[in-house]
Formats: sequence, C-alpha cells, structure tokens
Amino acid sequence: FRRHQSTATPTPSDIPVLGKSYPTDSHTNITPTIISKLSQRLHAKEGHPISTLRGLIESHFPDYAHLSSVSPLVTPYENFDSLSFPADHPGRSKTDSYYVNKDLMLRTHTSAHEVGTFRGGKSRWLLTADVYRRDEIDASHYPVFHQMEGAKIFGTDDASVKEVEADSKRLEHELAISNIVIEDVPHITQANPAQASHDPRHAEITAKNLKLSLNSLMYRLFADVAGATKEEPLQVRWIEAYFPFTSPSYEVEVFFRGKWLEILGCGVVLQSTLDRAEVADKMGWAFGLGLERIAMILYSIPDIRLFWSQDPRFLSQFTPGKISTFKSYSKYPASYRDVSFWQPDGGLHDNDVYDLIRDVVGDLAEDVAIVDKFTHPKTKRDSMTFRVNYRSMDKSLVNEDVNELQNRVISRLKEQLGVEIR
Ligand code: FA5
Ligand code: MG
Repeated sequence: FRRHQSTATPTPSDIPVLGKSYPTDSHTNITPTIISKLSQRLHAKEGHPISTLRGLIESHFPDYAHLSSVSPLVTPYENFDSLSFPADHPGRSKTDSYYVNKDLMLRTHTSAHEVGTFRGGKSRWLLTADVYRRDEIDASHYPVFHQMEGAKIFGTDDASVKEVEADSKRLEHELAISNIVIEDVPHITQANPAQASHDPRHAEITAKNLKLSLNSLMYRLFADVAGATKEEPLQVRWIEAYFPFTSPSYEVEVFFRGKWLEILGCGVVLQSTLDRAEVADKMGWAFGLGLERIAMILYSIPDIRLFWSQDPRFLSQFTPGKISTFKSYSKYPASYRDVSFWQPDGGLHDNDVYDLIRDVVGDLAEDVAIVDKFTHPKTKRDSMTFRVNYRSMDKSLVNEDVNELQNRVISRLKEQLGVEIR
C-alpha cells in the first residue's frame, strides 16, 4: 500500500534552477541544498568577508576589467572542452561535478569563462564567481566555494614583450616585506615545460610576470596577517603543478594552522585556448584564486563552513572593506591551557604535536597554536609553548574537565614524543 503511494508521486521531469525550468535526464544530480546556494552570491554581499576580499584584490589590479555577475550554469564544453580537458578526465564524471542535465552543469572553476572573456575582447580581467564540486567536506573543503580568475594577455611583438618586462621590473622593486617568506621554483623545467609553439624566452618572461604579479598581491594581502613577524614569518611556497589548460603551471601554498593550505593555481595559458577565443596572436597568463582559503588566513576563520553561516554572531563581526580578526563564538565558553616543554634530542615537528592533540582530545580542541619558541642560550635546547583552546559545542566544560583533558595531552606528549615538560 505504502509503495503504491510513493510511486504515485511523479519524478519531476523538469527542474527549476535560478528561475528557469530545465529538463532532467540520467545526468541530473544537482540537489536542493546546492540549488539553494546558487542565488546567495556571497562575493557580492556587502560586508561579507568574501566580498571584501574581492574588493581588495580588485583594487590591487585597478586597470583590469572586474567581472562578478556571470551565471554559474555552463556547458560541459565551456567547463572542460574549451580548456582542452581530455574526454576521459575524471572531473567530467557525475561523481565529481553537479549536472542540471547532460548539456548543462554548474561550473567547477572560473576558468570555464576564459574563452568567452578573451573572445569578448578583454585582455586584462578578473572574474569572481561561486563554483561547485562534489568534494569532501572538512575545515578547508566545501562543495560550494568562490574563485577569482585573473588573466592578462599581450602581443608577442618586441614592443609588447618589452612592456611586460618593464612591468616585471616595477614589480620586483616594490617587493619584499619582512614578515613573509616566499619560496620559489624555477619558472620552466623539463617536468613543467614551455609550450612548443612558444618562443622559450617569451614563456620565461610570461611566467615570471605571472609570479611577480601574484607575489605582489600576496605581499599586499598578507602584510598585516595576524601572528606573522620578522622572526616567525608567514611561509608561502610556489610549487610546480599540472593543469590541462596551462603550461608551465604552478600552485601556491601557505602554511596555516600547522598545514600547507593550497590557495591558488595558475600558469601560462595554453595557446589552443587563445586560438578558440580568436586571439591567436596573443599569449599570456591566468590564475584561479581560492577566495575562502585566502579569507581564512586573513580573517583567522578556522572553518570554511562558517562562510555560509546565517548566525548574526558571524556576520556582525565584519565591516565592509576591512580585514579583521574573527572571534570564535559558541553557546559554551572556551578555556585555554598552555604547555611548555623542551624538545627531545633530534627535535620535533610542530605537526607531530598538532596531530597528537587531535588524537587525544578530538574536536574538543577547537584551536592549537604555538605561542612561544626559543633556544636556551647556554644549553642550546629548544623550548616550545603550545596553547590549546578547549571548547565543546554541546556542553559547558568546567575547569576540572579542561584540566583532565590537558593532563591527558601532557602524558601523551611525554610518552609518545619524549618531551620534557618545563
Ligand atoms: C583550478 O580550479 C584552476 N581552474 C585554477 C587555474 C586557473 C589554473 C587558471 C591555471 C590557470 P584548483 O582545482 O587547484 O584549480 O582550484 C583552485 C583553488 O581553489 C585551490 O587552490 C583552492 O584554493 C581552491 N579550492 C579548490 N577546491 C576547493 C574546495 N573544495 N573548497 C574550497 N576551496 C577549494
Ligand atoms: Mg589544486
């Protein structure tokens, strides 16, 4: 009887998305939760950290076109084929991407708009948008997030190339801030080659201009990042990467809360992309920034899920146009304990301590930070102080609870890592 009732409910053959109706098919996998995100446009919401960050980056590239109202619905051709993704690329599958139907999907990255934007005649532009991936969910991954694509293309005649070199010279001069250290990789290597159709000298000049442009942005954005000092600078590193639509390609990672957090991908635009956009006589670079990841670093936001919070305790903390340090909230109070110890012979990796604490107290450790580090002038032994911030989401921890948790951490530090408590 029940079965009868449920089969009587017809499967909808059309699905409403952003005010329009679309036919469904065997590819359709977009869910109500995801559909509800499509109209939110955090990157355009006054005062939201993602919107403020967009504005800051746009102001760093004043002579670029600033685009931010492009529909998330794209064709698989735009998202993949126009960027030379191979036919069997896993990103195309229903398990990785959201489809309205086989001919229409939610963009998985802002690169989906490269061909269209270049074809529209723009040669320097930034495009900010929500993107969608069937990804894992943890503190730094969410199925909806925001990217900003940036690109610059130019002619390969002598005068145009000289202009790019002059721009790089200017950028080299403005660089270097003492509380940030950026580790580089060679622009071009055998594993990360220039494209066959490019003059290798032009490829080198383009890659260098790309990296300097992004370094300049990072120096600007991270100049006042909380906790970075001359002695303990923010660590940033360039690494070689691979994308089907750039060569050479790179990613940038920032050391954040004990882990390397990837914040962007970029590279020299594949010539076939520019051919499709009918600007075959140009070459250039493109990047894709992960805005949540950068905002997490700038605002000290510990969990990517918070960006979607409707809680006034989240939203009321931010002032339009301003970076500020986020203060965690919960119904229940937090309480921290410090532990100081001498490192064992042979040293210790910060991550070993972070992992151990997670292992012992799980989610009750909301936050762990190194608050002091020094070497004893005579004995040369290294000391570290970790601060563990304890908070429960479902009860108030009393002093005894917190002491008991901290004692378990201390015992394990001694047993497992062989530290000597000070
Ligand atoms: C891309 O999406 C490329 N389109 C970037 C690019 C553009 C390369 C132009 C070359 C030229 P990737 O998948 O690595 O690359 O994503 C870019 C950034 O988005 C990542 O570095 C990360 O900061 C962010 N990101 C990726 N997946 C997630 C996720 N699930 N949640 C939050 N941020 C994410
Ligand atoms: Mg990546």
